[in-house]
Amino acid sequence: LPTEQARFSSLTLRRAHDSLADDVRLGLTAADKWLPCKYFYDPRGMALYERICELPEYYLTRTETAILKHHAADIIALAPAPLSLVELGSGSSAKIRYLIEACLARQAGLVYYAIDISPGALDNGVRPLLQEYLDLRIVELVGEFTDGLGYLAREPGGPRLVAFLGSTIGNFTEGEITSFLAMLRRVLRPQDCFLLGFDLIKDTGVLEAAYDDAEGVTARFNLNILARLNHELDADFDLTAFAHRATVNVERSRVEMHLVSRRAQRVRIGRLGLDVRFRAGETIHTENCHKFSTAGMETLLARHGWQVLRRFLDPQEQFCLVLAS
Ligand code: AVJ
Repeated sequence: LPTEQARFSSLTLRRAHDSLADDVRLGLTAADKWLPCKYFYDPRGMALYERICELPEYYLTRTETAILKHHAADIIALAPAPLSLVELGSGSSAKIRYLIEACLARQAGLVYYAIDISPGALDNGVRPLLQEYLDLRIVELVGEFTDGLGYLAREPGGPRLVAFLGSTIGNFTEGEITSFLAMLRRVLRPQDCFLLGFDLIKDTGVLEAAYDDAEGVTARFNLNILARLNHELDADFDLTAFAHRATVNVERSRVEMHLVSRRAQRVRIGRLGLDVRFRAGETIHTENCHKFSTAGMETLLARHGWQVLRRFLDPQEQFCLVLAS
């Protein structure tokens, strides 16, 4: 049998060019201060996010995993065979394993492509998959989603199912969703399909709890972005001088995360040669997590040439997976 190493390969299409300094200067000198949420995910932030996924209040990961566990065979049955799997973002092997199992139940071997801007799929969870499924090959494509999908579009090969899970699409603006779906429509071929996981609009109290948990893990996750600026940009943020705030914006169907300055203060960002002043109560907007209706998302998909084959929800209708072609 091929060893695990022989069944794993990694191809670098693009390296994460470090735009942290420019993005921070742009965001913290704006009239309404903000930081891009992608900077949450340094090693400490990734560990905190994994703890968030285990929290009783944070229903998203648990619910999506349950839908996949329950419906993986139904999803794969709607896709052509033999199939390859493509995941946008390396995600957690806990979710993709159900799709892998469903594929391997009806075909002899399987290639799973994990597209992510930061390398390390093997260290971040796919190794157990290789150990468990001896007919599985994993190809890590390091780059932006467009790089990875563009590369695959030029490679020969059978039909592919592209999975974009975890409600990551909820972090996109409407404009970003539009260009993302249009890009996907351009680079996928007629026989390919797309599996999208997104969070549904729900009761405000449930959302508030999910993004402001009793244990304070989400608060630490949010504040960690300031610790990152301290380490990487030689800043002197006092983490006790900022508070975590998660508010539900009903009109815009989203949860907004902010860091609130507890007092008037000035922060030095050494590497930028920049002093940033905060008024008491002024906030840094760190994340938007959009929630959708099934109809709303399906309209967006249809507008970009995607035909919905089927939707899959949990019994409480908290989260949705849509399979489109
Ligand atoms: C990783 C974008 C799905 O929006 O729920 C969790 C990130 N932020 N708690 C989400 C997050 C605060 C998460 N996503």
